Amino acid sequence: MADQATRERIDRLRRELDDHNYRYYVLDDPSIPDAEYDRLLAELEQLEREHPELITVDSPTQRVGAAPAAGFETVAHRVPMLSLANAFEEQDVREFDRRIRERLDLDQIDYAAEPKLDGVAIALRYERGELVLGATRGDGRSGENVTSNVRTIRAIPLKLRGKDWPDVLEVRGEIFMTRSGFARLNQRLSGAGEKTFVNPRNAAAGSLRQLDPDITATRPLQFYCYGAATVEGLPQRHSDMLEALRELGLPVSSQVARVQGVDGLLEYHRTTLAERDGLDYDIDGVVYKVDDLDQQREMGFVSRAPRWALAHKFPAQEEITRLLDIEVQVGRTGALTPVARLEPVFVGGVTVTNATLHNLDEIRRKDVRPGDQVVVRRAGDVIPEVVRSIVDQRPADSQPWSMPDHCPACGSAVEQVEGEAVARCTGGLVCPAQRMRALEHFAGRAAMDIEGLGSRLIQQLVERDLVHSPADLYHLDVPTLAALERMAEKSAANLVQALEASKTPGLARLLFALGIREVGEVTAASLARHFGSLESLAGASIEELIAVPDVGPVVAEHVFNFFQEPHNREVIQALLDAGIQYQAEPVRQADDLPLVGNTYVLTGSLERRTRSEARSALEALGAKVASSVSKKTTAVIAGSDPGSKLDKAESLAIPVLDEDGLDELLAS
Ligand code: I6G
Repeated sequence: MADQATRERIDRLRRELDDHNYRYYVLDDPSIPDAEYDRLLAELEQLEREHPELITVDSPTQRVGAAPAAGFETVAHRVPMLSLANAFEEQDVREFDRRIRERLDLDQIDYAAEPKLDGVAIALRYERGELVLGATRGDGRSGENVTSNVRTIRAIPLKLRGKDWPDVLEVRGEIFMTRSGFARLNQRLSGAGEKTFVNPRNAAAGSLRQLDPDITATRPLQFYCYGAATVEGLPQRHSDMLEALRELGLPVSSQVARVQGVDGLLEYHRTTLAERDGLDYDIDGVVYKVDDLDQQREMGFVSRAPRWALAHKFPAQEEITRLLDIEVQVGRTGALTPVARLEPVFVGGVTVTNATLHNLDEIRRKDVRPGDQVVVRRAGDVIPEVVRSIVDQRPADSQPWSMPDHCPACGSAVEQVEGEAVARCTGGLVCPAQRMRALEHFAGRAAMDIEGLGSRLIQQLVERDLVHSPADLYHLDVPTLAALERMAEKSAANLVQALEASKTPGLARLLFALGIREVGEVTAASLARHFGSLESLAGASIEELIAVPDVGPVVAEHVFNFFQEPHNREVIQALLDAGIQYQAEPVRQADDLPLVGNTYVLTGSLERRTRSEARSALEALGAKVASSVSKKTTAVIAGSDPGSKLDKAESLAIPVLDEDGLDELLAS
């Protein structure tokens, strides 16, 4: 049994170590050298070894030691992790500010601005002040549980400071690696003959996703917090909230600033850009947020991004390389896209060998020719782009490039419709490239969801003439599949089973899978709901199609033409003959939709869908979705952290539904 003095010493060491961490990571103001910190930690470790009954999960010694994992489990985010809209030009920022001023009916907006770190997004949950979960963004709805690894990062407190924390606090931030830490790590890895990382971002991501937390613990990872998903008990201004999070022991960038109006935003962008090269970490832009949280709620979300925030990117890094050739790729609908083949060049942190050139107009406008020296940019740090040619270094015999007259995949004529930038192969499904793309689309997740039918396999099936149309897929047998490259008996049998399992899709999925031009998932769902069966959709006139919510004249024409084409009708018949039995939808004309005449208002964050998904789903059932509550509102649908709309609903005695209530509505 430990005596009182030992207990007190252990307590004191823990408090001191936590304080030093706080000073080091949060205040950026260490008061002792690293060696002294290490000495205190060693003393605590020794005492805990002698008195293991006194070890607590939040002791500074407990950052390492978890067993290696076999994989990361998936965790659902209670509040989705959104993405940010991007701006590259000043004009985009002016538009952003104008939209907000107009919507909020204010002359000037207060914003919080901060650098956008180039790292890995992370969600951290604290319950009763203790770190209980660290999860990656994943697809925004669910991510990977990396708690054991997150616990090894000293910048992340295992326990919040003070006593004044909310019962549950979920914060969001970025795990990153400093440039100096990255250089040291790479030196160490190459010294040990191990593979090095290409940039600090990859190093941070790779280190966070180590299955063995002891390895993560050796990596110089840092963390900055940029927001909270749950704001209960926190100040109602974003900048004050960050300050409160800092006081709870969470590191927040010292470059967060409160600025006024669009001029303040642009000035912040200019000064941060000027400071960029002097920082010890990579930033790829700055982020602006409406500072007042009530105003944020009022602005809401569009798609997966908040309307009240904007990432203003810095100019992407550019490099010069040689354009070896321009090749043409054939898409699902025959669209031909010229692609630049480049001498490999390292730009924006990755090696680039291909870049899209979009279309012939773009090539002419940029006057890009094979053999040219070109400036390559990773725009928005994602899609590599050829910016321009260096014309004065051009070889004397250089020739402008032109679109081929015949499709490189099937030899059919290429046509360019007047007024359209896109050239198309006229080969239809005779063209193996179009067939491949169409089959990839057909098999995709949101379409027939045929597990195990990937691009490589489709390529073999098309090249060996085993599959011409989607219906042929359903006649494949195990011996045929097992004879293909990289296929064994077992995977062949699994694929046949997956094909069998895909035979009963909903009508909407089947429609989407058919790949009708301009018919995405939402339009396919509207068409399915409106017509109920393939037969009645196939017989619809353009006028009848335009009557469907979400369908305009262009889409209507594509749908109409699709069903007029005898080949398409044959493919559909062949699918039905092969055993496809789609699940028909109950027919609903626009004015017979179940929620016609009802008006809903959405507020707060929903767990199972974004607000805009909820809006689309309600509208597809005939409801109106309004942005403010009035006596005409049928009901308010409130997620977590609802805004003032909920108070208004209560004062007007308007019914309030939670997400379960919304589920019931949508099932009607
Ligand atoms: O990905 C992000 C980086 C930085 C963010 C972000 C941020 O603020 C400084 N803020 C939000 C609201 C989101 N993503 C969704």
